[in-house]
Amino acid sequence: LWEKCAVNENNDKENFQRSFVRHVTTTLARSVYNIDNFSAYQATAHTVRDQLIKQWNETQQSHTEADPKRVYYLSLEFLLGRSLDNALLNLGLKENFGEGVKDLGFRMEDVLDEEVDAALGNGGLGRLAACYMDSLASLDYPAWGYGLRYTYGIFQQRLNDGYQVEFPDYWLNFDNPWELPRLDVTVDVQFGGSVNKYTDEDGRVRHVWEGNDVIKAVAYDVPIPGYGTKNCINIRLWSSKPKRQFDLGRFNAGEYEQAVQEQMQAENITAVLYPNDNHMVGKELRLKQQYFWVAASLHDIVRRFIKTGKPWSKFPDQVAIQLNDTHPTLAIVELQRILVDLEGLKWDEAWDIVTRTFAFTNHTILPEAMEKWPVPMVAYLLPRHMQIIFDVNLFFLQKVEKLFPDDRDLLAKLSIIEEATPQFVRMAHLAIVGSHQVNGVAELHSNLIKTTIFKDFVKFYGSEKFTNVTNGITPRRWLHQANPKLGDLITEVLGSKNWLKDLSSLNQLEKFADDKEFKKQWVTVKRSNKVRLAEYIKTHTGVVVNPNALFDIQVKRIHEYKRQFMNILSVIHRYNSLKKMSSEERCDVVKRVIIFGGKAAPGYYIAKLVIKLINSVAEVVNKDESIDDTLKVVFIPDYNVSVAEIIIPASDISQHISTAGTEASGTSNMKFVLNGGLILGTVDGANIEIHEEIGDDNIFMFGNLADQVEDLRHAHRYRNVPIDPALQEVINDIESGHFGDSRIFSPLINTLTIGKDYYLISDDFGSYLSAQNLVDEAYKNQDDWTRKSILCTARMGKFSSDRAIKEYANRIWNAKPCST
Ligand code: DL6
Repeated sequence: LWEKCAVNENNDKENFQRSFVRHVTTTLARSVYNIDNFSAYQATAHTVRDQLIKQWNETQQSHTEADPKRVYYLSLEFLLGRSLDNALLNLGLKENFGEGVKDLGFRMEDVLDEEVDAALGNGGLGRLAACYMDSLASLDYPAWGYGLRYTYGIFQQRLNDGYQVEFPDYWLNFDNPWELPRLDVTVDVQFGGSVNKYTDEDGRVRHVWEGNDVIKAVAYDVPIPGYGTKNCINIRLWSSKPKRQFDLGRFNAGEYEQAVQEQMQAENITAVLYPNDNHMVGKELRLKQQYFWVAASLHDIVRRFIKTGKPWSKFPDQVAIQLNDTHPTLAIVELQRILVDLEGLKWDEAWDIVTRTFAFTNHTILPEAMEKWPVPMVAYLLPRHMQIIFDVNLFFLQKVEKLFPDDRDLLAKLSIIEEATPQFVRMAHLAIVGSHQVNGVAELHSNLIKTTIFKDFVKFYGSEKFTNVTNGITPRRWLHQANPKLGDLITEVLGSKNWLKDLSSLNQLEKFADDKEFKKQWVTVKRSNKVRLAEYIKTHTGVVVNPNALFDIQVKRIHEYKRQFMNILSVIHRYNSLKKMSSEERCDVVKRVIIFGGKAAPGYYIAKLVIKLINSVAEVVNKDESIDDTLKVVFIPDYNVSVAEIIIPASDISQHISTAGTEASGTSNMKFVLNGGLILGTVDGANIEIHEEIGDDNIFMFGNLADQVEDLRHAHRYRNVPIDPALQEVINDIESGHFGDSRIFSPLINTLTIGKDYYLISDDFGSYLSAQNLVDEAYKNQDDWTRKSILCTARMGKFSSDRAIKEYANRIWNAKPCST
């Protein structure tokens, strides 16, 4: 009967329409005569969701039967963006459903545009997690993501008088069809309280932690469909709920506010994503988020393992847990606690299991991003964990001492505990000690961690523990979905969609780099993407830009190390040069539209001033008719994943200009180049490997190298290094009030003059301007530019997240695909 009832409707147009109408009338309780684009989106999304759930169920069932080694990706951020288009493409439904929607009187573009972004992340780290989930699903890995279901994602950015203003991102305002609430899957997570000791029947001293505050974690599952496979994996996001809704005693006593206080405090835990990128915030609530999340996730992972009936010694053969940066490091301690305190394993046996289970990815070497928690805070919230951390540290340092008997200095440097007042727990140290592999995210970065922040660990462990997995991006979202016209052109000329599963096959495009007809089509696609972006810019900023101009784009979080400041300073330099030219001279100039986008952390004063400066410069430049439309400056507000999908395909050049050694990898650099945009970049992060792949002729690199940075900083600190003269002119111009009240910008200018120019803008300014000139020259030869653009796309095979995931699976997780 069960099988008979499980009718498998095919996904043709008519069935889609039947389902659409059913969802309009039943799920949405609307009349078919009264539906707008948003309802059409909801009905389409629910129809796709039905399909997703089927595949998801089948996948979970087949994994339960096969019981393969599972991969668990613990990430505090998943920046998924929109889901409908991605699901339609991955499930192969776009054509039939598109026609079905059209016949019902809607345009698919409008329907897709109704979806709000799931923006549960800050930037690169969270988006990487999303790309990795897409690849894990597409490559048939039995994988799970674990994260938090924040009620508020990354804030919405608006501009007021050129300043960033933050608004809450209440993304769950309407029903979210992309999650399955699993109200039956809950975990009690405790905090605080005390630890009691007892002696068990074997005479061993055992510990029991009795928390004094218990919060319920409720699971919400987000299905992630693979492309061209039935595999549909799961991201489990936890939401915090009170253990009891109401304090009845207080309610009956008339203390209504206090009666719900407990509930409000519990829900606070997953209320909001911390909006900092590459910056640690030491708030107690953040630590609570971290433990709440890892405790619930580990409970779930362990429960799944226990159900198989296998012995604990098999745990690392069945479970690989990847720590996405140090945020989930408490999971190491939690697993040790479960094994020793709850399951009764001996310490060493447990620790062996733990260290064979975990691997850790480092995503930054910036000192301000290194997580460390005050010991008193950890001890108060998680008393048993603090004891375990001290023990882990003791046993670790004993081993260090054995190998380096007289090196007390080394012990202090390696210690998980920083000796200060108060003491701190260094999370990166704990993550290294508790993992079997540590990886950086691009070659340069992985080398730098071995020679800088973790060099003392290399002394102890040897360098084999440290490895590199260069980041990657999913070609499904970042070409197929974001740039459908280019995707179709590539599919047509290569004769199949195989490139979506094997990005290296794009190299067959090389032979068309000199094909006149193909180049014409390539240019047509780029131009239509530029027109699309120009329309978006007009709608969202009011600025009219010329799609024939060179589109020069820098979109990413606003950060001093990413040097948007240097970019806008060079824009002022360009503007001043243009003003000095005669109109005949200006006729020869390549017209540029310089586009910025990105959010600054709400408390990051200098970054917010950079946004203000960009907008002040834009205000002056865009109004100035004397420069004959040769320059426009735009700041696109509220940069997010779906805006990126419009911006990236439209670039001629994009800028990735961090101070050498500061950007661990970058992933937008990969997205731009994959879409045939050239890059202007420093010798940093993945720019270096992109350069290696695409060749000298197709990239503009400049600036000092990572190994020069220390000396340059030293010189700024101790000598009076003169400022680059071109830069000085620009500073003078700002100080003259040309871009509004110069006092506003003093703190920003001071970072260059009295602040020792930590990010070396002055040192790189000259070579930056020269590289900009090379870009202009190259763009004048449109035919050759197109050739470069094609070669860029053709040579980006390496940067697929599929390649990265296979590296993790083979070299770190020892996990195999398991098809459904
Ligand atoms: O690995 C993903 C991404 C890199 O591409 C960026 O270069 C890097 O800045 C970013 N790192 C972080 C670190 N945050 N923390 N913690 O976001 O990771």
